[in-house]
Amino acid sequence: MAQRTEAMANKMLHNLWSVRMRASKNISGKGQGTRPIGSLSQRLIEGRGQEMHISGAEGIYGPSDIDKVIKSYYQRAVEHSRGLPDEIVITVERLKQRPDIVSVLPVSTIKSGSPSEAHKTINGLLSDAGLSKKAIENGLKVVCGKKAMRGASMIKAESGIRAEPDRKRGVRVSMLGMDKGSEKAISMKLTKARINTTTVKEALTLASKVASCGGVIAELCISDDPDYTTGYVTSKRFGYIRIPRIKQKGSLSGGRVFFIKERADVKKIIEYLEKRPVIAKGLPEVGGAVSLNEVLSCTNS
Ligand code: WAQ
Ligand code: MG
Repeated sequence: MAQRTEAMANKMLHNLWSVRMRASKNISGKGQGTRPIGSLSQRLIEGRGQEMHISGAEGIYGPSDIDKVIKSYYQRAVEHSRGLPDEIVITVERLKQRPDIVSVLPVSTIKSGSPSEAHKTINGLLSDAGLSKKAIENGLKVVCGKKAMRGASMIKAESGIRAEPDRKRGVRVSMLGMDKGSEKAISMKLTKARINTTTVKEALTLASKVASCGGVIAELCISDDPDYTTGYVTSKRFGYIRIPRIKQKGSLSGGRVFFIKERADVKKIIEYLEKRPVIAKGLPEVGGAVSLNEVLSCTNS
């Protein structure tokens, strides 16, 4: 019996695939109507000139879903509000490791009427999570910067030093998905809260994997899509907190920051986030709007 269960589990594992997509636009090449930026040697070092990140996506899927997912990722890339890409790379890789199971974070919202109000909320939440002023300031610089990265920045909790080895690309969380049963149940809860969208579910899955990583204290995210103005802050302490009006509509800025323990093993964190297959599972609470004080008094009691 145990052998049969083991055999079945192995069979399932051999049928799981990581599908990921990245789309970019060449903004320094010929025919783009803009002059190349930097010297020729500089551009050669960078390999392929200046690339603008357009869109990315990733998930874990069974074989019956793969053709649908590839099509939807392609569609997402060519219809993206950041512009038409010049290149779309879709990778389909079979999992060689059984995924770890982690809990889906509880969801709530702290209303805000403007980016400056949102920044106050971000400051309040991240200080409560134990981050220094410098770390928060540097995190905000990344997510408010003009040039969105493909991945996330990693910032040390006390010194505020950026720890990701490649500052242009950042760390790209991959090998992640949501358990199908949980997704159905969570979708129902999100529908009641009128936020049942792929964007929210994908962000919640990513944030749940990131929060499950031992060396990570908190995450800050602002979408780089010009028309998506709700961002979030997460930590194991208070879960996934959505913050509306986190940026001005039309802005191409955005990004993600993983705030890590000052003396964390950076390589180990990156290995987990990029390579370790993880499935988020469970039925978290999906609450309505709360105030910053309510969140802070809960975490401090
Ligand atoms: N790993 C690391 N960083 C990533 C990843 C990833 N897999 N995907 C995106 N990023 C970074 C990258 O710097 C992007 O520029 C930035 O995050 C924003 O990515 O509940 O849509 O895909 O309503 O534009 C939040 C949803 C949506 C809030 C966030 O991000 C809600 C979103 P986007
Ligand atoms: Mg985006």
